[in-house]
Amino acid sequence: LENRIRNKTLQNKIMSADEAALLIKDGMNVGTSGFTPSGYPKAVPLALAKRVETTGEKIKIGLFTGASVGDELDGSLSRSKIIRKRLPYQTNESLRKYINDGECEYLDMHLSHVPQYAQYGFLGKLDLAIIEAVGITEEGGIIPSTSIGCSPTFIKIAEKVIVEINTSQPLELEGMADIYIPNDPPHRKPIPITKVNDKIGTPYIPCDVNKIAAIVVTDIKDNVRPLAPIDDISKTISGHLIDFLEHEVKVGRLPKTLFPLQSGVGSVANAVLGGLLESSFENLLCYTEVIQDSMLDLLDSGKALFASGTSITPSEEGLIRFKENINFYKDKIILRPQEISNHPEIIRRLGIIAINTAIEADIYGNINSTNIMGTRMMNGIGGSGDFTRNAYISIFTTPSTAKNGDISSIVPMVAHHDHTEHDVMVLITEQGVADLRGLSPKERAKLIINNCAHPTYQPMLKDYFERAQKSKFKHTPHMLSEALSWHDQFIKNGTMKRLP
Ligand code: 0RQ
Repeated sequence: LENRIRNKTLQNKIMSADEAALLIKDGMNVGTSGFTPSGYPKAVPLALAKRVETTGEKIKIGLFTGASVGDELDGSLSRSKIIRKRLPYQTNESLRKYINDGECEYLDMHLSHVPQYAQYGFLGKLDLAIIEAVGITEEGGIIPSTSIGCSPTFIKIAEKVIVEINTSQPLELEGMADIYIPNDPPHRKPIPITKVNDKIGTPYIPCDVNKIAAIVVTDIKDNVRPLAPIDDISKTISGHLIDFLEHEVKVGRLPKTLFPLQSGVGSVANAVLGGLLESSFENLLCYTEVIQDSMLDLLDSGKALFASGTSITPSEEGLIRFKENINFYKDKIILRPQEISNHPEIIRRLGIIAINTAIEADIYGNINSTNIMGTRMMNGIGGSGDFTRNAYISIFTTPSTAKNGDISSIVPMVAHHDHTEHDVMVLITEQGVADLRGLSPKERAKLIINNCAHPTYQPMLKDYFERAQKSKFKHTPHMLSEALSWHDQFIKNGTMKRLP
C-alpha cells in the first residue's frame, strides 16, 4: 500500500467505506470519477446505499459524473432513491427506469460542457468529489485509474475529496493520463494539442492534500459491460462505411491514413472499428472518448498507431488482455480529461472523422440519439454532439429498422432532436449510404429515402415526402399533423407499418 499511497501523512486518512460514506449528507452535490462503466468509485456508494437502506435515513444528492458509471454507483443509489438530480450521461437499467418514472431530475449534457459548467459555477456548489485512483503521489497528486472524465475539475472545485484506491486496477496505469485544465475566459489560451499523441499536462491530478478527507482501499473490479456479438446488419453497415471512406481517399478528400477517428460506444460502433481491421487503411490514429476492445485489436495489429481517449472500457476478456500487455499499450494510449478529449477546438484542428449511432433519423437528416419515441430517455447525448458539430466528416449509423421491423429508423420527423440537419454529413444504414454534404433539405430527403430507408417503409416515406411538397412552403416540406403520426401509431398499435 505504501507504493500506492506515497504521502505518509495521508496514510492517517485511510478509513472504511462505511466511515467515509458518513461524509455524504442530505442535499449535497457530489461529483465522481467514472466514464462509460470504468474508473468510477464503488465501495463508498455501496456503503451509502446500505446505510440508507438499513437506517431509513433521508439522503438526496445531486450526482455528477463524467459519463455512465457502473451499477455500484448509479444502480445502487437509484434503487435506494438517493439520487435527486443526475447528469450528464447514464446507461444503467435501474437509473434509466428511475429517470423515466420521474423519480429524479436528469440533465442530458454535452460531455465537453460538464467540466466547464462545473468550473463556472453553473451547476452550483460541489460539496464532495469521490475519485477512484490507483495511487496518490508524495505531493498528493491523484493517479487516476481507467478513466479521467471530469475528475480533474471536480477535484479542483470540490470542498472535500474522498479517494478510493482500487487495488484491482494496475499501478502500471501511472503515466497513461495527461491532465490539463484550460484557464478561465475571457483570455483562454489555445490548448496546445496539434497531434493525437501530444502530451501537455501532468500524469496525475493535482490536489491540495488538505482537501483529502478520506481514503478508502477497495478491490472491487470495474463492472464492464459485455459486447453483443457482431451481427450481420452491423457488419453490412461497417462495410458501407469503409467503402465510403475508401471513396473519400480515392477522390483526394482524405489521405490513406485517414484523419483521426472518433467512434461511439455500442455494438455497431464496435463492428465499425472491427471492419477497419480488415480494411486497407494503415497507420490509423484515434482521437476519441472510449477505448473499447476493437481499438485494442487495431493497436495490436499495428493498423492503428495511437489512441487518445478519456476512458478504457474493454469487455471482461479485453480487460485481461489490456492488463497483461499494459506496457505495450502504455506507449500507444493517452487518457485525457473529457474537457480535452471532447474539446471542439481540438476536434476541429485535428480534422476528426466522427462516427456515432442514431436511434432514428428523419428524411432531412436530423438525428435523435436519446429519446425513444420522443419521450423515453435511453442513455443521453454523451459526446456525440461534441464530435458531430466539430468534425471534418460527421457520420451517423443506424440499422434501418428496430424492434423486429416494427419501427422504421428513418421517419418523416424525428421525435426528439439531438443533432440537427446542419451538423450531420453522412447517414449510413445497412441499406446504404446517404452523403448529405452540400445538399439542400429536399435533395437530402430524396437521398435518405432512396439509400437508407428499409424497403418496407420506403414507399411510405416517398408518399409522405411527395404529399408534403404540395404544401405551401417548399423549403423543408412537412405536414405537421402527420409528421409524428408514425410514432403515435407505434405507441397505439405496436407498429409503424401501414395498417390494413
Ligand atoms: O432497445 O435495449 O430495449 O432492445 O434502442 O439500440 O440497436 O442496441 O444500439 O447499443 O448501439 O445504442 C443510440 C442508444 C444506440 C447509443 C444508442 C432501441 C433498441 C434498443 C439500443 P432495447 P441498439 P446501441 C460515445 C458517443 C448516444 C450517445 C453517443 C447512444 C436500444 O449509441 O446512447 O453517441 N448514443 N455517445 O431496440 C425505438 C428506434 C430505435 C429504438 C434503436 N428507432 N426506435 N427504439 N432502438 N432504434 C459514447 C459516450 O458519449 C460516452
